[in-house]
Amino acid sequence: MLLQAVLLLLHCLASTLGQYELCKSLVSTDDGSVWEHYACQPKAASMKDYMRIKVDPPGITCGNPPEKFCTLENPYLCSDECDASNPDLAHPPQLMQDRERSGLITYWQTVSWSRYPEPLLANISMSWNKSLELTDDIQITFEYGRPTIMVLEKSMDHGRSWQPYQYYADDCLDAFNMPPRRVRDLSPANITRVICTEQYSRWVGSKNDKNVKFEVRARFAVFAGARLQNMDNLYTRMESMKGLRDFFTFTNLRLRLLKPALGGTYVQRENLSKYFYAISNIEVPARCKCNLHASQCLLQDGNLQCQCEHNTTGQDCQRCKKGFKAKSWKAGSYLPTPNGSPNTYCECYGHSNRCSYIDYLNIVTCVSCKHNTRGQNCQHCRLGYFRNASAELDDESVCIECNCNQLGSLHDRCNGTGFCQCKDGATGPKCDDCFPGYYWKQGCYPNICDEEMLLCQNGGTCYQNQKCICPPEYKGVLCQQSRCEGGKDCNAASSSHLPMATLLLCTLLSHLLATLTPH
Ligand SMILES: *[C@@H]1O[C@H](CO)[C@@H](O)[C@H](O)[C@H]1NC(C)=O
Ligand SMILES: *[C@@H]1O[C@H](CO)[C@@H](O)[C@H](O)[C@H]1NC(C)=O
Ligand SMILES: *[C@@H]1O[C@H](CO)[C@@H](O)[C@H](O)[C@H]1NC(C)=O
Ligand SMILES: *[C@@H]1O[C@H](CO)[C@@H](O)[C@H](O)[C@H]1NC(C)=O
Ligand SMILES: *[C@@H]1O[C@H](CO)[C@@H](O)[C@H](O)[C@H]1NC(C)=O
Ligand SMILES: *[C@@H]1O[C@H](CO)[C@@H](O)[C@H](O)[C@H]1NC(C)=O
Ligand SMILES: *[C@@H]1O[C@H](CO)[C@@H](O)[C@H](O)[C@H]1NC(C)=O
Ligand SMILES: [Ca+2]
Repeated sequence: MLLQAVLLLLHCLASTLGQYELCKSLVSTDDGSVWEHYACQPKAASMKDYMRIKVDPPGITCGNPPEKFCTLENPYLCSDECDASNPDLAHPPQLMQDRERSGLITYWQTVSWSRYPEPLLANISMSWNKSLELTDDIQITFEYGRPTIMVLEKSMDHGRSWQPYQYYADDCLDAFNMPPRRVRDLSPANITRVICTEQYSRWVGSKNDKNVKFEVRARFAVFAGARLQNMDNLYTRMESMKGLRDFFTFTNLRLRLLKPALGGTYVQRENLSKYFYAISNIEVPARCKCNLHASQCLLQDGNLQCQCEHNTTGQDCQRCKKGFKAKSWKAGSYLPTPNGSPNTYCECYGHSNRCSYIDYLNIVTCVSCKHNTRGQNCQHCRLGYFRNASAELDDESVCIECNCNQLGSLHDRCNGTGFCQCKDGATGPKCDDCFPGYYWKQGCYPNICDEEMLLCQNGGTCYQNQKCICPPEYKGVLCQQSRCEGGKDCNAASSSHLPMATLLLCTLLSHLLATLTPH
């Protein structure tokens, strides 16, 4: 009774929790309770807590030697001092990811642009040693003005290769030779386009607009609606649209700061202490990428690690567990909605590399099944083939040709054990044999003569059950008829040596045969 209640509760939980939060649940069926498996993913988290941060070049962080800074709003206000050796006045990189107690803003700060006109460049590299998927906007907070020019880059392979993610400039054409765009100008077809935006670089003369964003929410909204109310549609696109899921995936981010805020159009050479970068926070809302095989992602030995289910393993659940190697690994799928599919039994059994989502049926189906298979999961044999009982479903020789004898069978198809459907008189698994009483000649035909019932008469011999070969004086199917009947061509010898009784029998038989032999 208690168990039943627990099961019911679990089932209720499965249906009321957010999407894809459970990897499996016990459901009761007529055969008792069984585990049902679903696609699952960890909750979104604030990934700044786990990021390793590194700034370049060495010596870019202020305070060594100590330096005084002015502000853009008021160049006469130069009270801000940076001193790396004094914890109260130091601005080290970790202040970009700390949890600030309310009211106390802490920030990383660079040296000032004292070497103008040489550019003031800085790189901030963020690494997680883990594939992550963005779930909301990346937000970088600049305390003393947002940079005039910067680039956000990402890597999906732990920093081996990098690609631009978004360009930011007060003048995109001038800085990057790109037309300025906003995410809201993007259509579903070009949502993964890398754009240059002027939205976050213009000097607005106030410290209120401190944030630079990489817009994730607005991109989701293109598919899910303004309030992200239709997430099913987004997840459907994630599966079907090439490159969409990868667009939000990364292991590393890099911010290349190329020109600080100016507070106006020109750099004032006489006072360069007001030009620098200062970042108080980098917010990276994301979730561990676990290929839809884990609902938890935990810190283990200093690294994030998916807690893999569905008999998968690896940092991203990207492999089959030991002992489950026979099945090829596959990522889970958001489809069909709402629970997705864990794909543990390799969806197409290795007979197809491609799946397609059929919208109106809400199913995922394999495309172009090979090895003579067919079906939603390439789990059946094509017509004209049958299942090889000694082969696994993912074996290339899982389907064997029926090989029905074309003449003996009704069609090319066979049943599950390879038996063909035979025409009348034919038999054998492939219909290449005849039943007793039939002979084979491009198919099975009823015997004309044989050694038992249909004996050839008058010394005739039965040729392959197909016909009697009669002596010259006789004719008829069973040589039962004398050629001299009716008087013509008759020679006395032949008629005289037939006894009366035989003649009578012949006549009788021929009557009998006339009713028996098919035409
Ligand atoms: C910048 O200008 C302010 C006000 O004129 C002055 O107090 C400060 O010393 C100047 N800084 C430098 C580095 O020249
Ligand atoms: C920032 O990283 C890029 C790419 O590796 C490199 O070309 C550039 O020199 C770096 N800039 C700084 C200031 O270290
Ligand atoms: C990155 O993660 C992998 C897998 O958890 C681990 O083996 C490796 O040591 C980690 N690398 C670093 C630099 O922490
Ligand atoms: C994206 O597509 C829309 C509509 O087709 C078009 O108006 C817009 O200019 C495109 N944006 C980019 C960056 O190509
Ligand atoms: C994982 O393996 C166990 C043990 O063989 C099995 O009972 C379970 O059903 C498997 N789970 C999935 C999702 O395949
Ligand atoms: C059936 O499968 C087994 C195991 O893969 C294979 O050795 C055998 O050749 C297959 N039979 C046919 C007729 O293909
Ligand atoms: C296929 O047909 C044969 C002959 O009728 C029969 O013995 C066999 O059980 C059938 N197999 C299946 C799977 O229906
Ligand atoms: Ca901070």
